[in-house]
Amino acid sequence: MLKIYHSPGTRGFRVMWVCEELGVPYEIQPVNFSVEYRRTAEWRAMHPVSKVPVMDDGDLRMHESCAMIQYILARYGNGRLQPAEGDPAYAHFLQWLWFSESTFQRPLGEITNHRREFSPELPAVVAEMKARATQCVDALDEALAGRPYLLGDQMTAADLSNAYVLRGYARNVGVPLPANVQRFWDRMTALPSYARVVKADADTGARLK
Ligand SMILES: N[C@@H](CCC(=O)N[C@@H](CS)C(=O)NCC(=O)O)C(=O)O
Repeated sequence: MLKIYHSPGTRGFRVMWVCEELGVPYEIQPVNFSVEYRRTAEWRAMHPVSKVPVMDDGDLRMHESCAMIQYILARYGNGRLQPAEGDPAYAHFLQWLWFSESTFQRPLGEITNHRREFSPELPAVVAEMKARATQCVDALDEALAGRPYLLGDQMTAADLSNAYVLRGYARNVGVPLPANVQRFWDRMTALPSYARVVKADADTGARLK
């Protein structure tokens, strides 16, 4: 069974959501997210730069949440949550999947990192990161015009992964979402798999107390 080393609210959420949507069994190993713990030799042996998540599949160990998603789809997806690999839509699927991490998540993660390292925070830095994240929300809004999901009528893991980042956007930026993104958010959070992963995430937090 897949084992996901996860701290509540962090990027393991998107991996768990894909598992929930596919019905792929997984167990969660809660990870203490404190800098002190993540910098221990124990955790550095698990993750090369002391972050979360980490995932095991038997003897295989991975870091990088979107790479985990691609692996899970290829190994256990049976063609679900992604277009067929030879289809040109597959290129767009990869693009939006990686957009979620490399472009959209990045400024939001930097707000968290900045606030942890700088007290008081530098407002101009935070404002710049918020503006970068909002540019990504606007890009999603354009891509979702007239279509329920990023690739059209088929929901893919790219939708799940970007919807996960919208949680962080709401928390860190908190401005109203543009109309297409709001509809998308409502659609994605109405999925039963979303309620299950929210619960799994909260249970992880409870186990760390
Ligand atoms: N690209 C990596 C990013 C991992 C990452 O930055 N994880 C955050 C939590 S969501 C973290 O561990 N941050 C702590 C830090 O950067 O010090 C992935 O997608 O797995």
